[in-house]
Amino acid sequence: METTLVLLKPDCVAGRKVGEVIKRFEDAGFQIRGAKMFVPGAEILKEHYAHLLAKPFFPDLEAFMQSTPVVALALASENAVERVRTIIGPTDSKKADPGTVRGDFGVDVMVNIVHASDSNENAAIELKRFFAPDELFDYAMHYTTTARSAEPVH
Ligand code: IDP
Ligand code: MG
Repeated sequence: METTLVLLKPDCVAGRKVGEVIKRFEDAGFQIRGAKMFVPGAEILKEHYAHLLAKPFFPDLEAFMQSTPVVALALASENAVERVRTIIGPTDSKKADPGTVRGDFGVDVMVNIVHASDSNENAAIELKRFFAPDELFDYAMHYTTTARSAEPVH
């Protein structure tokens, strides 16, 4: 099993697509090992987008990423890194096929609904960046209940 890091970006949150995008991952069999909402600070964005710091669009990217809270997800499955990248499609939403998350909901190359780790090495780094150890859960995908009554609880 692998775990990968997904961020639901401000266009996803503001566009009310959080449920739809999470549904796609759940329907594809991913386990949610962690979930949280926050506005990413300047320092964390500089780290997270270090490979883009020198680009002229970096200030716009930072402003975009701070324009609403984002939702971070830790998603687990076999081959999670590669499977999530396939489900979301390529960076440029306009080049993403229909049926992919970015193809269906993204606007352009910056405004593209989701971030996802691109390698296992980066997934490990990014999970640490956005989740404390006690915010990541290992659990079986079944539940128990000790309730005995079939009557609804009022
Ligand atoms: P990825 O998100 O598909 O891994 P990266 O190249 O790592 O793509 O870029 C990170 C994010 O930076 C993209 O998802 C997008 O929001 C933004 N970005 C990347 N390239 C451009 C660009 O050429 N113009 C504007 N924004 C970009
Ligand atoms: Mg990337």
